[in-house]
Amino acid sequence: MKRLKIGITCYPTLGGSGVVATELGKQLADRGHEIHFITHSIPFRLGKYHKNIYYHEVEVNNYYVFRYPPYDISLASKMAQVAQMQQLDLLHVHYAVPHAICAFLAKQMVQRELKTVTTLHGTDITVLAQDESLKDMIRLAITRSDAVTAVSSDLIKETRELLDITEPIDLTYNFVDKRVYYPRECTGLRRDYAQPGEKVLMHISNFRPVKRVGDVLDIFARVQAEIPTKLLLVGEGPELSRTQCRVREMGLADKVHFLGKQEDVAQVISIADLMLLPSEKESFGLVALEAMACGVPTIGSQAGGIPELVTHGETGWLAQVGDTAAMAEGAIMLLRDEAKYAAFREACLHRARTRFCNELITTDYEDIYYRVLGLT
Ligand code: GMT
Repeated sequence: MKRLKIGITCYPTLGGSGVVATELGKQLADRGHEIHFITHSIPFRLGKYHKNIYYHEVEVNNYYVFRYPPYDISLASKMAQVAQMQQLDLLHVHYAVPHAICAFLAKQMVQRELKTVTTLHGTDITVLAQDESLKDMIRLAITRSDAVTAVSSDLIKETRELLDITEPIDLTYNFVDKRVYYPRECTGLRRDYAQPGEKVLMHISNFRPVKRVGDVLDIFARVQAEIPTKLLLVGEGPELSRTQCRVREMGLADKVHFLGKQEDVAQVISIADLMLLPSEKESFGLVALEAMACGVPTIGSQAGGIPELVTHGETGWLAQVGDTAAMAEGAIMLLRDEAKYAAFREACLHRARTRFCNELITTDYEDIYYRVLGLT
């Protein structure tokens, strides 16, 4: 098949959407495609030098009359410039706002055919499409994309309902690279946080209210009352200080460790026995997939796309949002039953490798590119 020249735009410094976009770029580059990241800074997961990957920085004009420097216009113009100069076949943008709108603008600017693919990740629809000042713009960007993908069926459903969209939306789940996400040897590291015989629960997030970190503490309090357990909290965000205070108030300070932001997520996850994800809203829940690939079952909520990723009773245990008693019960049941835990762990590894692996999902995206380019 033809090697493609693809421009990728995403939020390069935070979030699962940026992680997935960057990893996809790396996978595509490994397959020989030429990848041009068009972003305001180097994507944080890009790491070392990669053959076939180029980076184009978007510079914003800060002229003194601007109260709000026009990033969107600079981005659209950079997209058009790169598309023209590098003869891109298509632009793949992650997160509708403003990236899909910028891609639409860029398309009008170039003097050659340029296809656009938009991937919806979550709050670009579930939160922003509820804002009347953005809704019509998001609908326009989506309907004018040559292909639209979403990371769960639940997100597709919500997009259709909220924006009244009838055009096809491809379901393309997120993925993890199995060469990076696998159960790592971590006996020494685990000893830094837990005594032999103690279990380890973990939560990783950006500590925003939607993650319900209070529920994480509640689940942990219930579990540790029954089984010797430690809780590791990884990441930073607006709810972090409140969480630290709450841990002290609950008298759990000696049982909870705050690890802050971590680079080697697979290594950190491998310390855990269970991942906690009791989110209010989650179109996919990338961290649950990262945990699954490391053999760690997730205890969480049934919000959004989580049930499509975590199979209740097989690779994790899910309950209604806020039902921390049921989530704790599932955790206790798993931690007490060694045989069941081992079966869940095996099921996690198998599901991550077969349904959410890098090769499979990269091929899904490639097929979409060839389709929009009329190359199938
Ligand atoms: O909107 C956000 O919360 C950030 C966004 C992101 O950029 O990471 O998260 C969304 O996209 C992720 C990657 O597809 C999904 O794993 C998250 O579930 C989704 N967040 C929400 O739906 C709240």
